[in-house]
Amino acid sequence: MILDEKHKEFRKMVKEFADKEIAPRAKELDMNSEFPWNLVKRMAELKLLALYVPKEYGGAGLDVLSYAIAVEEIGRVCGSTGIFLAAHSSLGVYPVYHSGTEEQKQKYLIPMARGEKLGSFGLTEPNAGSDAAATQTTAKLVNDKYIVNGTKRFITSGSIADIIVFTATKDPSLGYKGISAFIVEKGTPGFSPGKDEDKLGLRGSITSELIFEDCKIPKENLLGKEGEGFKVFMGTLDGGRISIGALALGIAQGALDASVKFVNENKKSGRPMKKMQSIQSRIAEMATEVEAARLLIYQAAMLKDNDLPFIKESAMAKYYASTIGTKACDMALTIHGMLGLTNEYSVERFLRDEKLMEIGEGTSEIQKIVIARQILGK
Ligand code: COS
Repeated sequence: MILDEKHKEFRKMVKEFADKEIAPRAKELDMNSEFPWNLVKRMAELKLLALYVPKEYGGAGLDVLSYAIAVEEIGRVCGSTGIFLAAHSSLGVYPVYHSGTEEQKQKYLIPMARGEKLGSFGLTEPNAGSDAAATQTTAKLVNDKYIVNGTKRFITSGSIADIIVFTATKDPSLGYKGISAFIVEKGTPGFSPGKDEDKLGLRGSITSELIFEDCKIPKENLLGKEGEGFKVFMGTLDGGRISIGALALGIAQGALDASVKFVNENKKSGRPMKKMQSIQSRIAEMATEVEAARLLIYQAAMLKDNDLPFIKESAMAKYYASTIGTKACDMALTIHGMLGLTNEYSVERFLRDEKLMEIGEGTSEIQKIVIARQILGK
């Protein structure tokens, strides 16, 4: 993939950071289910936390393509650090940047973009996952305050975030038309984190329940117009899919790199592994699919950067990258044989981390619905 000098330089900078500072910690973060606080601090110093947000709002003033490259490079060595970056930037920062008032941007966007506060996004509920319009959390306006009740589930960075964008309905029977988006700050009375999940992969990231019990949200924390929350988060997810695709791509690249190293260094029955056709075939397949995923992701990013329609392309990018990513990680494990099952090598971690990419931020089935509707109409 041909990139201009600016993006090549940017990739070099992130790659160096990922290799020198993140890679050495990836295994322990996974094994100890440890959140990488010091790496978040470093990402803030390097201005990686809001790459496409203008400098006046605390961002790096770059573009979505740079953001995709950053998530890819970080995901290549550590899925957990990558998912934090993707969730903070796409799900915490983006909706406030896109739909916030000037006051909301000053109060919430700037500290999130600078990394002084961490962002998160509360959409999924125990009974509203893929069918996001089935939101049960309610927000009733009483004397200038919204009284919120309900539970969110599987929220990335939920229990550690300072600023959470979330959705609630004024009446569940209204379907998507009743849903609005809001901002809640950590520590608001009536708002508390529930349990953190113990997950298969991305174990260094946090996935939490969020509980609202008669939580009073000031009226000025409504994000976008009342009743337009569904559109706020659908637009948020459209962009988020580019970063999840980029993360899936990065993990797949990590699995490919590990496999290339392994076959270059090892023999089987006295023969160099790299001379074996069955191995060559797997490496060729992985490399081709990884490159195709990269093209789809960069295309979606460039369309968004140019204010062109990108809904279909971002869903394709996420669907394709996560599908071939899981396949690539599985092949990498096969190439490594029994050693691949041990945590001496990173491929078992890559496979566990990659599986989430097919499920989080819209399952592959949802991506196919989005793609088909863009082609066939609803
Ligand atoms: N951007 C802005 N608005 C959108 C939109 C988009 N990408 N997609 C749909 N809308 C609008 C529609 O135009 C419609 O509004 P109007 O009636 O005013 O035209 C409204 O939203 C409802 O759309 P639709 O009827 O298509 O909604 P559905 O309930 O059929 O849901 C899917 C569509 C399945 C695609 C949606 O529920 C979805 O994406 N679910 C997955 C959620 C998800 O990814 N969850 C994981 C989150 S992890 S953070």
